[in-house]
Amino acid sequence: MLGAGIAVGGALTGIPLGGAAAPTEQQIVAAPRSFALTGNVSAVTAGWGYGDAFPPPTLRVKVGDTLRARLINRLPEHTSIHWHGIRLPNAMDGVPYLTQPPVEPGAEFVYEFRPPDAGTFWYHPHCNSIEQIGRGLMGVLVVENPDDPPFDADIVCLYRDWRFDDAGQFTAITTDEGAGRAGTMGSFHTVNGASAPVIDVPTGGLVRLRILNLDSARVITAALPEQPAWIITIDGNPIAPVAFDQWQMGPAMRLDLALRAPDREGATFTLTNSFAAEPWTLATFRAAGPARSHPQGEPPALLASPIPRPDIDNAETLHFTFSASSATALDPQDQLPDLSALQAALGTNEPAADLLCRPQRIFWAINQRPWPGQAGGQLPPPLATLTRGRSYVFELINVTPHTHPIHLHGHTFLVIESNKRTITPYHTDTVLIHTKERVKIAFVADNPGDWMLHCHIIEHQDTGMMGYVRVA
Ligand SMILES: [Cu+2]
Repeated sequence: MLGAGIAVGGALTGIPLGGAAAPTEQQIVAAPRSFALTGNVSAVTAGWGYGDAFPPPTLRVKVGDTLRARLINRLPEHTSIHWHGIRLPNAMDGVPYLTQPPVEPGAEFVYEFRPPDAGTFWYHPHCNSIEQIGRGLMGVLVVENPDDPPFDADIVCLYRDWRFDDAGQFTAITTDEGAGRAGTMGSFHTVNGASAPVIDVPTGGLVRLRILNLDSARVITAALPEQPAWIITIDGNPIAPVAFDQWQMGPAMRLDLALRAPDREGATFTLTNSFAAEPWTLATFRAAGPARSHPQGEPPALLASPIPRPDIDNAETLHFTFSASSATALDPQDQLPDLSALQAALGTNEPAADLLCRPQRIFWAINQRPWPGQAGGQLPPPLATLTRGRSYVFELINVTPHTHPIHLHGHTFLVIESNKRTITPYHTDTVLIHTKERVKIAFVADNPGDWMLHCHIIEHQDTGMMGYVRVA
C-alpha cells in the first residue's frame, strides 16, 4: 500500500539538507490485483497495480525534499520504476540493464532522489511495458512548491483506456496491426479508474486541474468546451498563464489548468476529448459546497522551474530520424526478421538461434537502428555521446505516417522550432512529432549517464523506436 505523501525534508548521506529528518519511506508494491473500476465494467480480474485500487494514491512530495520509495516486486516477472519527467541521478532512472539491474520477482529496490522541479509527473515500469503498463502499473507523482499561490482544490485527472471486454477480462493488449501503426487502442475510457466520472469542485473556488494522458497509445485533445481556464504548466513545467482553448496530448503528456469553478452550486462543466470526430466526455465537474469568491480573470502565475538555459547559438545539432524499421523488415512469408541485421543493430554476437527463440516484433527504428524490448540485456551502442555541460539541439524527424510522442529521460528540454507549426518555446520532457514534421529541441546536457530517447506509444517503443544518448 502507498502511504501518505512525504511531508518532511530528508538528509541523504553526503547531501546536507539543514538538519531535516530522514525521509519517510514509501512502499510501492507491484503485484497482481483485482481492480474495481466503475462504469460498464465492474472489476478487472487480472490487473497489475501499485495499490489495491486503481489508480494508487497520488504520491506528493515538496520540491527539494527527498523521495525515498521501496519497490517490492510481487509480480511473476522482473520490473522497475521510471520516474517520468524527473531530472534525477541516472542510477534512479529505473531502466533495467541500462541504469540498474532488473528487480526480480520477490526482490526489492530503493529509489531515492530529490526532485528539483515542482509539477505533475508520473511513474511506471520500464520493462515488458506493453503488458505491465497495459495491466495497470502506473501512478501519479505531484511535486509541490510551497511558495506557489494557493488553490482551493487540486484535482488529478488520470486518463487512460483499457483493453478488455464487458466482463472485465483483458483482450489482447497488443496486436501487430496496432504496434505497426498508430497503436492498439483500448475501448474502455477512464479518468481515475472510472468511466466519465462526476468530480466535485468547490463552488466559485480556484481549481488546479492536473490532466495526465497515461494511455499507452491514444493521442487526445483535451478541451473544456463550457468553461474558461488557463494553462499554467505544460508537462509539469510552469508557464505564464495562457488562455486555454484545447491542447493535444500524446501518451505520457500532462497539462495543468487553473479555473474558477461555477458560482452556482450544482452547475457542471465537462472535460472532453475533442480529437475524435465526435468528442466524448472524459469527466464532468460539478460545483459543490458553500460558495467562495475569487477575482475574475487571469490566475496568479506559478514559480518557474530552475532549468538550465541552453546556449542555442553555440549548440551542436544532432539529427534523430524516427522511421519504420527497414534493416529488419518482416518477411511476409515466414514472419522472421533478417537476423544478421538484428544482430548488427543490437551490437550483439548472440547466436541467431537464441534471437529466434524470442517473439520477433520489430517495426520501428531511430536513425535506422531498432532496439526492441525483446533485446533484454543486449545493449546497443548509444545513439550519440554528449559532452557534459554543453548545449545541444536535437532535430527530431518523423518520416512515418503516424504521430509519435518522443520522450527524453533525465533532462527537461526546450521545444524551439517546427517545420509545420509556429512554436512558442516551452519546456517539456515529451514532445509530439506529427507525420513529416521536424521539431527542434534544445537543452543543456548537464546530467551524466545513459538516458533513454524513445517513443511513448508503448508498442512503438517496445518494437524498436527506442535508443539512448550518453552524457559523459
Ligand atoms: Cu511512436
